[in-house]
Amino acid sequence: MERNVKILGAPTDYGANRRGVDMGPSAIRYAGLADELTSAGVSVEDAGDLSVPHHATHDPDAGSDNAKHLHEVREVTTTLADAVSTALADGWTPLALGGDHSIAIGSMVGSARDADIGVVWFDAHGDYNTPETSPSGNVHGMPLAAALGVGDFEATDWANASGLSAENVAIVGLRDVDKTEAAAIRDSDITAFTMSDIDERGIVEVTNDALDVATDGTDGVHISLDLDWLDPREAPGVGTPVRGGATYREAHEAMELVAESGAMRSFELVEVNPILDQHNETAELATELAASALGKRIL
Ligand code: 5AB
Ligand code: MN
Ligand code: MN
Ligand code: MN
Repeated sequence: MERNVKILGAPTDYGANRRGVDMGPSAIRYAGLADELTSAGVSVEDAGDLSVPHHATHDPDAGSDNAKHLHEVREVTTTLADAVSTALADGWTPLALGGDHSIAIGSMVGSARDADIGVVWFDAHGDYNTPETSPSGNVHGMPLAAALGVGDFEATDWANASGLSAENVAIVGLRDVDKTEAAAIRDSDITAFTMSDIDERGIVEVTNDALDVATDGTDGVHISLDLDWLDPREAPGVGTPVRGGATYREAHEAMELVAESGAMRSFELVEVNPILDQHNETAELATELAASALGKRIL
């Protein structure tokens, strides 16, 4: 399938607990994203970075301890949602570069504006907290709940992804979930695969099951890749590393299965933190995995 990929940088860290992920788009570009994707056989246009409110000028009273910087998150995600839906309407596959994982709200809202979508969420974390349940108040732990309109997010129009429902959401790689968050995931219609599922059944079966969930009755799938899905040995440059993650080969295999499915509608790479990285290796890994997800083959 012929693919044209539009890169949309979202250099924000308003949803995270530590500074630095706002430099993710630069690091990923510097690691050679455009060349990697070209070698995957897709044509690429880099739309540059979206404008993000500056830390020095943002309103410190906007948001609350329960949902920090929510006004800034709203501003960035709304801009991204518009960019994603415009790119899709023009025939592009949007690839958002985070930035922290709060940007996924924008990706999903934009991707689901004119279509029914599914989501495969590769992450150590559930990202299904709400302002009421979050232990940190960091919105990067809430994007799935936001897009699905759960809890406090039910009343927000900007955060709800209209064409997305929980039955079409699959999380892959869970190993660090908060107590109330875990209960909420169990009570929801989300399908969640832990690292133990991957240990027991293998990455191929688990990824294919996740893709089945996300493609069932939908027009396409949003692929959200939080680099902390990988083991910190492979991806040290992330804000919330958790031991026991996906290996290098498992991650490539999963992305190759994404490519084979042909179902990708929109895509994002998030949580790369160059300040915590070693020689930009996490950003390089992100570019490699993006190429695999977009069809790069060895032979
Ligand atoms: B990430 C935690 N569950 O809500 C919270 O990196 C961590 O986008 C969230 O997956 C990690 O603060 C968010 C403790
Ligand atoms: Mn995440
Ligand atoms: Mn995570
Ligand atoms: Mn993180």
